[in-house]
Amino acid sequence: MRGLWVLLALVTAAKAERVFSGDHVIRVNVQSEGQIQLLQALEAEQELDFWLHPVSTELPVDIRVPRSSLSAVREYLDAHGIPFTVMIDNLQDLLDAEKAEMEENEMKERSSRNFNFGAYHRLETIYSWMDTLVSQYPTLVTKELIGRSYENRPMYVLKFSTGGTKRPSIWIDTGIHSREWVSQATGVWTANKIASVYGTDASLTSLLDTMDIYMLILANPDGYVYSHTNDRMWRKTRSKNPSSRCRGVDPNRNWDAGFGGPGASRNPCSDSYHGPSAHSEVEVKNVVNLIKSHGNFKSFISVHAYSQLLMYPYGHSCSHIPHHNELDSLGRAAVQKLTSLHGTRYKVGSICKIIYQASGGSIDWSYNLGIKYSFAFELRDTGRYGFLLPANQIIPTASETWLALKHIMEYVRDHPY
Ligand code: BHK
Ligand code: ZN
Repeated sequence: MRGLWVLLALVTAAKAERVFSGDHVIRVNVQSEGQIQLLQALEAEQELDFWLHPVSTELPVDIRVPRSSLSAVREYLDAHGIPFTVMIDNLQDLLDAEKAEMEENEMKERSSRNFNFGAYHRLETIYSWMDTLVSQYPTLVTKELIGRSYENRPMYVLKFSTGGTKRPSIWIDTGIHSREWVSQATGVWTANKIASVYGTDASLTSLLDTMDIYMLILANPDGYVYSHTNDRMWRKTRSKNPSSRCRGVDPNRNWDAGFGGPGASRNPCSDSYHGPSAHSEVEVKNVVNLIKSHGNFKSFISVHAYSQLLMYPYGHSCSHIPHHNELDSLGRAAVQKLTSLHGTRYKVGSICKIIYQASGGSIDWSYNLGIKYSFAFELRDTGRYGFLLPANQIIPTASETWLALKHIMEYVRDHPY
């Protein structure tokens, strides 16, 4: 009997959700190269969760500091004369509010049988909403299984097509990093938008008369579920690493483009662990297989959060790509549209220039494959809430992003290659 209780306690402990009571998110507005190096040393020696990494004096450094490390981190920063501000003073408060809001919304959705695009949802809810969308727009939208995740969850793409076979196509993925929830939520809103304006929006209608759009809304399903049930801050896949107790690979370091180079970690416990080999993650492999077997993608867009950036290749190298000027001006024009809606400001540039060198990223791979119009978005915000963007910003975020996406898609339609 006693053994049973112990077992039960262990099982409960294993399932318990991670808490972040008293955790701070602090921001350092980096002043000098020296400060960057000191922060890099801090990142290397302590197991802190850097939401924004120390790389340049252009961008702030955001660090989630567990309550147990607060005094040590404060001493370190004070000792080196590095000022910081507290962006979030108790992360758990935000998580509790987010969860309460989600649960309240789930009750409302159950009684009204309506899907609220301004709310965060669990994987099952998003998957069943996909079926609703397909049944609402059966001649435009299909749901295709592209494979299964490490934990055997189905991975679905929504395909928007008015006919033809392997027409020139646009790829949009959201949620490759599971904790960036506004990304998946923007994916859901965008899919609904595409379906609902087809036939009324002349431009999108003409686009879909000659091209297809593919959307992978839950690019990292296992991570997404884990970020709901166990650890809201989970970023990676959930695969087991044979040599380590730490799980998961960074799916945006796992692509065959400078794989294993600078800006990726060989430590399985790191949030930017590149994995044992390129495309080791089945979630990545499923996308690679679809893109390659299709063979006619003209644009590949990957949506992350946060920082408000629109980026193009490369990340694995800091040299200019052949289409640097074209992608830069296209990016700037797209961002101008985005800003026109709510005044949200974005920066535009190559990954390496604008954030940091990062190898094994998806858009480097797609670009090298010949998909010229490869872009990555970092959605809202600039760090007030970071990964915990309140749900009341989902629709404003998705609506403004739509203007940029539409601009890119129209440009791709009008510039066949
Ligand atoms: C985005 C796209 C390609 C390469 C790097 C990035 C930055 C992204 C990352 O992979 O480290 C930052 C991030 O997750 C926050 O969305
Ligand atoms: Zn990301």
